[in-house]
Amino acid sequence: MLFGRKNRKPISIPNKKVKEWHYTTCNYCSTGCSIEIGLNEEKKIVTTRGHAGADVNRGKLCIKGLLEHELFDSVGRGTEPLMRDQHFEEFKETSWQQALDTSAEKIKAIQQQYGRDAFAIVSSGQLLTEEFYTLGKLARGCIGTNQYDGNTTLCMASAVSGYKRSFGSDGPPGCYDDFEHTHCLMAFGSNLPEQHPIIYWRLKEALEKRKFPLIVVDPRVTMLAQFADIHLPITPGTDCVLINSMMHVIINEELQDQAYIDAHTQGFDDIKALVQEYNPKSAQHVCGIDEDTIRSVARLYAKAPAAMSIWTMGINQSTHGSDGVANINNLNLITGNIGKKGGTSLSITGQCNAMGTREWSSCSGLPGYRYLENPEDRQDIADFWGIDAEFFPKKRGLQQTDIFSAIETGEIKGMWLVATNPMTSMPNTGRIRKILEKLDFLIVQDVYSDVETNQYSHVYFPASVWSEKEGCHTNTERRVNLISKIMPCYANSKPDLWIFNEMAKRFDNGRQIHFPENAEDVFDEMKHLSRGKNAYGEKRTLDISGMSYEKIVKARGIQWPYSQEMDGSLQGEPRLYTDGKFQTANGRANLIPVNFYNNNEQPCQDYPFWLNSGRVVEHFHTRTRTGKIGNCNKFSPTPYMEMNPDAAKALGVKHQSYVRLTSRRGDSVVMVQLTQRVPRNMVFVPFHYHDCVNRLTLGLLDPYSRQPAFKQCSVRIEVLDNAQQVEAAQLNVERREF
Ligand SMILES: Nc1nc2c(c(=O)[nH]1)N[C@H]1C(S)=C(S)[C@@H](COP(=O)(O)OP(=O)(O)OC[C@H]3O[C@@H](n4cnc5c(=O)[nH]c(N)nc54)[C@H](O)[C@@H]3O)O[C@H]1N2
Ligand SMILES: Nc1nc2c(c(=O)[nH]1)N[C@H]1C(S)=C(S)[C@@H](COP(=O)(O)OP(=O)(O)OC[C@H]3O[C@@H](n4cnc5c(=O)[nH]c(N)nc54)[C@H](O)[C@@H]3O)O[C@H]1N2
Ligand code: SF4
Ligand SMILES: [Mo]
Repeated sequence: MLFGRKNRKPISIPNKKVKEWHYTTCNYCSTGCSIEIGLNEEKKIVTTRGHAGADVNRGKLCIKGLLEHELFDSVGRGTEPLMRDQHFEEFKETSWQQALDTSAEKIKAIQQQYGRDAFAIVSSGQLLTEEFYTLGKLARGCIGTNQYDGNTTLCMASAVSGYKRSFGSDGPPGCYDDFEHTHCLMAFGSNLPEQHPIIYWRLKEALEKRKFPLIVVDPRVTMLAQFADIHLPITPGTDCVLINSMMHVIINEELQDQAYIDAHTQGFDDIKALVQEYNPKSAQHVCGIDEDTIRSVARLYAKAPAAMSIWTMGINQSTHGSDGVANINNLNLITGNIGKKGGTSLSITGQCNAMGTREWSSCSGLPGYRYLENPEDRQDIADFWGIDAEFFPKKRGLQQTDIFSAIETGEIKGMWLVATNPMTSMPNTGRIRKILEKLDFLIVQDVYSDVETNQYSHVYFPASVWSEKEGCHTNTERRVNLISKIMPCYANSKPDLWIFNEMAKRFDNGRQIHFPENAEDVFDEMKHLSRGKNAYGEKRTLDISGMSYEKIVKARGIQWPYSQEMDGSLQGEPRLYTDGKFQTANGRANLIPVNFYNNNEQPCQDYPFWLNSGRVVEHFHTRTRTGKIGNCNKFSPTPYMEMNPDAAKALGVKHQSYVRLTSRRGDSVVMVQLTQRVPRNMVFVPFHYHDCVNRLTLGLLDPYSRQPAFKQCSVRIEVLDNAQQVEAAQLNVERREF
């Protein structure tokens, strides 16, 4: 058969016979694309398209959004609540009433015997904001456990922690429009073309109108690095050294914005003293970027009339994650690049509603960026919900990664997992398996009953997905957008909001607190709580009080802050801190000296390769969804790794052969893709596959954010040369075939 254009038929776009289009928002990544779902005459869903009138995506979608309509009836969807006494026993279908009654009784029994905090709840960045707020009410106000967190600890925790340390509050200060105004963009560990394709398209549009330097810091030659003017292939985990060294150059050459520093920051002298130790001459040997390049990049950044930084998991998933974020903020503060057009510190968020959970879930405190540690915040919420403020803990409890350790040590006996799949997504699968086996009681609430973690549950709640329900998401640029209910709930699945409301009825405080049934009524509660001043007497940045579902759809998404006073226009504030006032006691931003400690597992004689992990464009996370959509899955149905051809030659490894990877934690079989994208001493494995890269990862934790360093550990490679060994690999492939 001949390949190539010559013998191809021209592409024809089939007429899907769409009768009506319905507005909604994409449910995968945090870009926040507006989507229209097309229904035919029989009201059957036939297609999706990007909304041309939406500022975020202007009609565009990536492959995941384009095929998203196929997920509603994909294989593995949960149809009925399930129960069993022991893991691995056959599940039996049950009624919602029975499943909820049993779960509530078990939670109460565990709490009575071992204390309120012996039951943990771990959620996600993939629910609707109204659902997050309601789960927070249930967890903090009714069940009353302090061991309540989300998978955002694997994802955005370092950004949250870094923002809070620098600016006194969470919340990305910039927006996509900053691309149109910047004169220099530095991207740290962020591969936009694959992970946020439509944000990348916005960046490319801006670059085509007006050229400015794009600098990419990533140990791999990612797709973004290929399009960059300067690629800095950094030694894994050493971004802080590079940034300190850049600040060394900037300060020693007096290129900083002293007026901005004097007016709006504190701690400059400490930074100035610290960065003296990071002369590019010595720093180059640690971060792997040569002295001259460090100097020229530092000058380029500081001299640009407006410069911006973006970052994603290459920074957050590190033992220096929170410090990395604080240091990017330092760089932008000393160059006067916060709160101005094209000058910002913009964390590119991950999951579709990673922002919604940070804002409203109460995981890290109380709703609306309130703190458990603050007595007024506790009183505020207790009064609004109608309970005693003493019911709340006075300090935040454990984060997801520490919750799992507390199960290991026997302090936590029961858990409820909502929209997250730790069996595949957490580091060191072998350890996670043992931890989940240890639980007396586990509830899994997920759209799919075949999600790996469900092997360990006692009760399974089938949840409805995406446009089977209604509510909001907040995207990377603080834009609140609406998911509309377009489809009926699949089988006997229920919206997460309904499940939380039903559970609340089974707890004493749940009968006291009002739990609205309707998502828009929940949104009204959040609007109310977003008004007014914070603990320092400053106006709340997270103000959504002017919004309504109707206005959100009309505007195709509104950015916060959007207060009642802004009612006239449909435009929220695109940027935060434009007046140089931060959410700290004296209104100044903190400059935080960041020292570098080399504490990662490094390649050595026994394990000579860096193991790096991340994502590819066609898959989303643990493939519960994209693994079942044929046109996504076909691009990479097999666990594989990127390996450098020179390193492969030295070991006798062939392209598309199978190899065994071994770390100090475990092993895994992957297919080899030879590519120059990775250096000779590194392999890269997408984390989408079960029993694959996370069998190997170590996941040392960041001291502030408790986020795992998924991207740094070491492995060795063994050639597999018999059929039996390859068969083991094939088994992994077949798991997801249909
Ligand atoms: N297609 C697709 N898109 C997604 C997702 C998905 O699963 N699939 N997930 C969403 C979510 S939740 C998230 S969090 C984002 C993640 O989005 P990204 O962070 O852009 O994606 P990753 O591939 O995890 O990691 C990005 C890069 O970090 C680099 N890196 C590794 N170590 C270092 C280091 O020490 N320093 C630096 N500077 N870089 C390093 C890696 O080489 C990798 O290229 O994507 C979102 N979008
Ligand atoms: N090695 C390595 N590991 C990583 C990473 C990495 O880069 N490298 N990245 C980390 C990051 S950044 C992230 S965000 C995590 C993601 O880790 P997870 O959150 O565990 O991964 P997902 O596959 O997104 O799991 C979400 C689950 O929610 C379900 N779901 C979707 N929508 C709904 C809904 O509306 N209701 C309910 N109840 N369920 C729903 C999906 O079916 C799915 O099973 O993985 C982390 N793990
Ligand atoms: S870029 Fe993100 S939000 Fe947009 S269509 Fe793709 S997955 Fe959805
Ligand atoms: Mo993430």
